[in-house]
Amino acid sequence: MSASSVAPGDYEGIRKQIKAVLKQPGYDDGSAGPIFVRLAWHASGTYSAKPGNGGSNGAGMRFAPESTDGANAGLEHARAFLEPIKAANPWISYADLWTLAGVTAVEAMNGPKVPWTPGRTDFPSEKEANTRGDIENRLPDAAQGAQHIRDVFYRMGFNDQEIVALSGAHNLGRCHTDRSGFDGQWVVNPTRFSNQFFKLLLTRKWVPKKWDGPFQYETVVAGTPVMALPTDMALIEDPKFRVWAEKYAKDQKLFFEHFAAAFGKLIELGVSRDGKGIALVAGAGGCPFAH
Ligand code: DDH
Repeated sequence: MSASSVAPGDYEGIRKQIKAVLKQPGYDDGSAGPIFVRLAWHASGTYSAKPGNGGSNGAGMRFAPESTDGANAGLEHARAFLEPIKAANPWISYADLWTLAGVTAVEAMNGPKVPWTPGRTDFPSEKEANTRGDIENRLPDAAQGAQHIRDVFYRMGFNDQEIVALSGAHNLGRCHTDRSGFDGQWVVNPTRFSNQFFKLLLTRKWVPKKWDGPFQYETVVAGTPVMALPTDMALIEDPKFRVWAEKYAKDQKLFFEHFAAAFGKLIELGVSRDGKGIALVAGAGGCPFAH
């Protein structure tokens, strides 16, 4: 389906266009939803409170080194699904489009409404993107444990409760051997947002997967094989994380509330708007350091 143009500033119109491309027969589980969520997360998760760089503003993932970072393998599919919308609506920045796609997908897959504000701008080219400083190797490594998760998310300014809430996004989508090396989905229905991820982590008997690939856990739920990453398991092994995993397994409403707040915060990291609501980046039509 080709995208259509809507009036500049009509973000509801853009949401409709995003919903229209969610259905992708022949791709994964038939939905671009999970990979849109991951795109918004990886675009934002490069943020570091000190020195105060990275984040969704600028849409740096269009350029190396972000585009070629192994952690972002596969996200080119998400960007390609959204490209017709951008082509038909050049007025929206990639940075706004990618984050809006993530929140629209969460909601369309039965999840909560996540707060979203426009105003992000795009780096005009790789040269400006690389004025940000070194933002490589900032996304989490699934083979590690609780200390690593804290190092990554505390750097962005999140606390333990927010970390566990955000990690509940693994209720969506799957791992691909040709992207991360890991394999499989976390829950029975990977295109429907819920708290099943936490329920399964806490109630199932998980065993190491016997294969040549990276270490991961597996179990079978009603005939469907599901998986967990070492970092997922850390959410129930670490006593402080576990408190929240247990609360979210019991109370989906609480999980959704906390997820919406934390995801809303994630996509705002490093987005500093001027009086007109515009978050200028280097080269985007003004001096980014003037405010
Ligand atoms: Fe994740 N994630 N993620 N994740 N993630 C993967 C897939 C998806 C980690 C590793 C992986 C978050 C946190 C972590 C989503 C959302 C979020 C894959 C598989 C790996 C590996 C990639 C592939 O092979 O295609 C690690 C480690 C962490 C961590 O926190 C320690 C967070 C915070 C989110 C979020 O959205 C808030 C989603 C969605 C997917 C499924 C993508 C897909 O294509 O399907």
